[in-house]
Amino acid sequence: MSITTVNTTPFPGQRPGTSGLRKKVAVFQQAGYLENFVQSVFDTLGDCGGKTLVLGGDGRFHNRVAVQTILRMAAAHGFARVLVGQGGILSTPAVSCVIRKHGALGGIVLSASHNPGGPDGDFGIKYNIANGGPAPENVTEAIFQRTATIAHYRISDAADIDLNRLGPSRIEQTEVTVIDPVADYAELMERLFDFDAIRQLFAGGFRMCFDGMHAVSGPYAKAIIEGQLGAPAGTVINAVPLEDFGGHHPDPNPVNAAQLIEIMAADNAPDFGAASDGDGDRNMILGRKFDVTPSDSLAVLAAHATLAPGYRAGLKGIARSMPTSRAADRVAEALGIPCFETPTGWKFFGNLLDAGKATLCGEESYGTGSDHIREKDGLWAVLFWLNLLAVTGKSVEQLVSEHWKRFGRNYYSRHDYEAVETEAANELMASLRIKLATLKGQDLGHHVVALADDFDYTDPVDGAVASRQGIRIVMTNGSRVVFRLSGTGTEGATLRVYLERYEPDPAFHQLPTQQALYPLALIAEQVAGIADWTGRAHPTVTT
Ligand code: G16
Repeated sequence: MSITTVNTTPFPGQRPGTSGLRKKVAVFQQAGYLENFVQSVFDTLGDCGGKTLVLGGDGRFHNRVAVQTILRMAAAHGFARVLVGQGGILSTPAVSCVIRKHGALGGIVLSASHNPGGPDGDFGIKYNIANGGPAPENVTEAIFQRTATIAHYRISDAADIDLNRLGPSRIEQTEVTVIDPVADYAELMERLFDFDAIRQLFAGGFRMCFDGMHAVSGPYAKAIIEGQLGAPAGTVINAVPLEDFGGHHPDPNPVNAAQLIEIMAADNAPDFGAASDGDGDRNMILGRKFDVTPSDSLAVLAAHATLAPGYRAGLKGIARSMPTSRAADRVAEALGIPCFETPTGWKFFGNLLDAGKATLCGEESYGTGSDHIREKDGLWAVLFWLNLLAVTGKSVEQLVSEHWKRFGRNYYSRHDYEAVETEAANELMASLRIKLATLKGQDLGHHVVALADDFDYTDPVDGAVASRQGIRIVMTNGSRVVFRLSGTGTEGATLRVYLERYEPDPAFHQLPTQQALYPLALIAEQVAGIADWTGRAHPTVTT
């Protein structure tokens, strides 16, 4: 075994987006592409002697190759120890959990999350810091700056590690331990939730369907829901992680989890349905013939949090991303705790959680989590719901309808225009920005504009400023239209239009969502000229 220094030249565009560097697999397969990025991460970290690194991914195509490369580079950089998931697999929440539990310096997550996989799909890499959360912007920016000047990387020529065999081995002076991907995570879940009550629920005939979407959370759900909680075999479907996710889009929303939606819409539907995404950090919650929006899910969990053992002491605060509906704000107000509004990106929650300012966090993009780790956590949300269902004896629909009755309903939908020409998308946003100053006070047809701005965020903990994080047009009646360009796509640009209408009156709580939001969709078109700029009369995905 020996360590070689390899000369290299920078690749353009290695700037991490909303959640790490995501590109087509073919881009990552170029000689030196992954190596340059990983060396830039290690250079940013400095001396790693005596330190532990956690490594794993969602099992998508290229995962195993990338894991072996990173192990050889970590050894060349002098890490004392690397903990790697068996088979190269670790869900994103499990990486966060393992970093925290084992006092690691940080971890590398290989995932493009909900983006499709396979040789023609996407790949991604993300660095998480010692608190278990995604690196904040000052770190990702330093990594990017390094990628622009990199001249060489260091790598060991050691043979591949057997990723299937649990236990320690060695590359150079680094101990590489292959760990059970589920064990540490499962132990944490058992401390947070009332597993006895959930076991009794299943023993009483309660039926559930969890869709693993052939992605990373299948093994976790099998071990916990079927194994520890006693749900019947077959409760978890599409449970085996596949390199191409079975050709599907591992994105748990009503469009991509069509099989689960169909199961939950049948007359003999199970009591509860749930799905998670490629890397296990997102979740979708369904009742029988009933969808729960991610924004409502956050609000319902917050309102009932003390029913779960891990949250008995109550919540310190709630945080949500700006485009997420304001349902959680009403719960925070009722509980007398703060509600923080952050830019899109889980990394913005890290400081609030570390400082003890927030306990629960959530995003409209099917992400929910808490201070138990520093990532959003799909299975955690599902277990939280199971805990509530078991303890209250109510159905999903009952819990949500009662919530609306008490707090009012925030109708909510996101309209995505995918793979739009980047220049056109940028111009649409630029022209909207120019209009902002003139919108306030305008009557847009039953809606008068109370606020129109481009969202700026100042982190209340470290004062870091993130500007131009999305255009908000807020009406005097509390309804909103928000425009943003996605930071996770790999093809052209994706325009996201978020529509929200607040309806306090229970007499109007049963409208079809798109109908309830139609006037706001018209306003979005009128203000932004979406069809003209994008050439699209309709969104590609509506969730
Ligand atoms: C990532 C981020 C989330 C964000 C989502 C969508 O999720 O971690 O915070 O809400 O992307 O971001 P965008 O609207 O910029 O595409 P994931 O699950 O893809 O890692």
